[in-house]
Amino acid sequence: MPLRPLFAMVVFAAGVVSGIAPAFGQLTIPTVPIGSPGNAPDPLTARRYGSVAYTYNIGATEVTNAQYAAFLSAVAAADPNALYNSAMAGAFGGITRAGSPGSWTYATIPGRENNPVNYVSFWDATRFANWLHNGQPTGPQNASTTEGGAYTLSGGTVFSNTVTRNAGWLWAVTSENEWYKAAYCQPAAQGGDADDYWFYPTSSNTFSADQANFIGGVANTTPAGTYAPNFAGAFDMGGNVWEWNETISSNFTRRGIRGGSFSDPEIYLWSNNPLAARPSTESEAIGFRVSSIPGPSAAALLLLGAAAAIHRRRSIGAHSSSAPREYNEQPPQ
Ligand SMILES: [Ca+2]
Ligand SMILES: [Ca+2]
Ligand SMILES: [Ca+2]
Repeated sequence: MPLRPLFAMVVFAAGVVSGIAPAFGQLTIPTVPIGSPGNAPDPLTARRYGSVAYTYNIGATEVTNAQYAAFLSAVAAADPNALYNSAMAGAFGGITRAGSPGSWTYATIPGRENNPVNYVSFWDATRFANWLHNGQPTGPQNASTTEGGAYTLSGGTVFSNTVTRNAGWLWAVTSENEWYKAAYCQPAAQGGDADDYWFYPTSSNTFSADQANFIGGVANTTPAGTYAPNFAGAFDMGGNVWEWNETISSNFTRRGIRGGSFSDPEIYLWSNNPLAARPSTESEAIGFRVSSIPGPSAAALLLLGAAAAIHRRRSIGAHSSSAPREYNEQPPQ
């Protein structure tokens, strides 16, 4: 069953967005806290995934159409980086665009506000995170809105797919370990599996069809709150849409995705089944989730930035030579 208080928060955010036009308020991104810094990684994955050195928050839901539409309204009157994809107005999407270049306006499709945004590349996701990091500014896409902040998207680092999270980040696209820990970790002492990790992101070692939106369901995305949250309080970590993560693989040609989608079978909910896709991929089946640093002070930020940098080096070093299975860009059946 959906958690009503959280769902109410999501609806509130959508209400803010529908008020759009001249000035909408700060968007609220509901998050859940992930504690136990320095936890052990999951033995099932040869201790490769699940350890995070710092305390963080993770989006309670996949980034929604309402949240992404607010972002577009703020920074995409002109859209030189193609943050909008016209497929978002289609049957699997949830955002329409009107007007002309330089004065584009955006709206959510009624009833789709709390469905996950899709047709977003890894780069769209990093720009959304930058926008949150920068305090949700309004204006053209530049270093102080979308191109700088948590990620510096200049100097060829997008083309080379070498962009990593900057120290001092406040919001980011989830790292694979941040995502994995929120999806699968439940300490045994808190009622979890004996090794602190479940096999499914539904806080279970078995799976039933009523636990997530995967293939065989409604064959489309579903609103946040349709399925029960997991132990962390996060919705749809299994299914609905795949979620980008920062992991670079396959000789710098791919980024990680996790959790499967409404058009994929149950095996993609497995903890030991990471995939990767070209970062420019824009699919009805791929969205993303953000993470943030809780209540940062300047001093704490410095420490966290250092921890994040260490974490990033370990993470990239561990994964850069790997070749996770390839995302197959097929339309849903
Ligand atoms: Ca795009
Ligand atoms: Ca286990
Ligand atoms: Ca998902």
